Amino acid sequence: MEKKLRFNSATIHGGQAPDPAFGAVMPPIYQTSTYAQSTPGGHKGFEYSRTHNPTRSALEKSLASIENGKHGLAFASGLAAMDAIMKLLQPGDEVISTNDLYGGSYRLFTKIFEGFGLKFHFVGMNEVAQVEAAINKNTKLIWVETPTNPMMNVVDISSIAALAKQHQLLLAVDNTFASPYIQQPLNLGADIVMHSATKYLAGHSDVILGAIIVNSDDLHQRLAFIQNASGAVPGPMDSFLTLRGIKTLHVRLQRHCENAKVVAQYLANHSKIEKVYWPGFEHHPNHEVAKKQMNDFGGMLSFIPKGADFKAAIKIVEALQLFTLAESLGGVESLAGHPASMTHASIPKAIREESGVVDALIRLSVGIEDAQDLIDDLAQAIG
Ligand code: P1T
Repeated sequence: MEKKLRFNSATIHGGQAPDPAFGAVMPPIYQTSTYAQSTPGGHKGFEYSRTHNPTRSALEKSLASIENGKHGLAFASGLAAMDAIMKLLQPGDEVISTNDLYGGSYRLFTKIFEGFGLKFHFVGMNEVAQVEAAINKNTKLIWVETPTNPMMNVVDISSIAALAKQHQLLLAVDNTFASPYIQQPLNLGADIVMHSATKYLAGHSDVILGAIIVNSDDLHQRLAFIQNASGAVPGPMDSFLTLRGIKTLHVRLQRHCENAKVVAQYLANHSKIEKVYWPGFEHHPNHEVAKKQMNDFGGMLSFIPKGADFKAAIKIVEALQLFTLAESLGGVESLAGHPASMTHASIPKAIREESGVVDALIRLSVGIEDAQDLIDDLAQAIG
């Protein structure tokens, strides 16, 4: 029985051992599509790289280890991982999802899976009662994103998990914004954890990759079947880069959280800023839940400049020099985004504004540079 590692060791060693061939300390990049067989079916556990690849297998073990789960599965992107989870369902099944979530997730649900007969209910999840009210006999899955992208709402995973158990529903949590350094949804009662590993897990803005982690053998078997049958798998090079990223997850996240706190406080005290969304503030509506389920408050925040409209927000993000104006988040470098025209443009304006994604909203992924340089950049851009 392998000794259970603490988180800061699991990121480096979890599910990994020197490669049996030559003792390579890092799992080699097995850049191969297929494997020699001595007789049909006579192979060493690997027959075709859509099904299994040793570099991907090493990553999948690492993913399971850092989320304290039994099984990990890697996909070609975060959305490919979500696509696989939705394929657990059948036409007529219904899903209850957070109403504030990544625009691409909303697009996958409404533009792809509604066409295959699934029905989605988007609800605010501040109160468990709001979720319970949306449950009916066809409900099969609750989809939680927390903290939410980009409004930084925090959903109480344990309470939703209790509700899901009571009604025999699956609970899936998109843990992209927090990362397992900050919260481990399986420990809080979730059935499925999903990541855009493109973000904090890989951590260097050089990979697109998705992850699923589960405890149930049955769920693992069904998702592994979908992974192979649908085929949205990552290649060995991207699996390797993600493995390498995970090794420094805990050190990077510590600095992301420290810097985000400094930036959040700077913006909150700025006379030209109207509102800052960051769960570390005591006045954040979900601060108590955040303190309960998160080890820290993460590297993401959003804000609204005073009196700003679409144009004024664009002017600020264009003026930033150290923050790069770009989609994505979770890399070592700081990024700024304008959700209404970028990451959340696929959500109809009326619907996105209902959850607070107004034209003036700016989102920051606070990197691990010197915090003072980040403040200086914001100061000159805000003016
Ligand atoms: O980009 P991809 O690896 O497919 O992951 C999709 C995804 C899923 N869930 C969350 C919470 C996400 O933030 C994302 C991707 N998000 C961005 C690209 C972004 O800039 O918000």
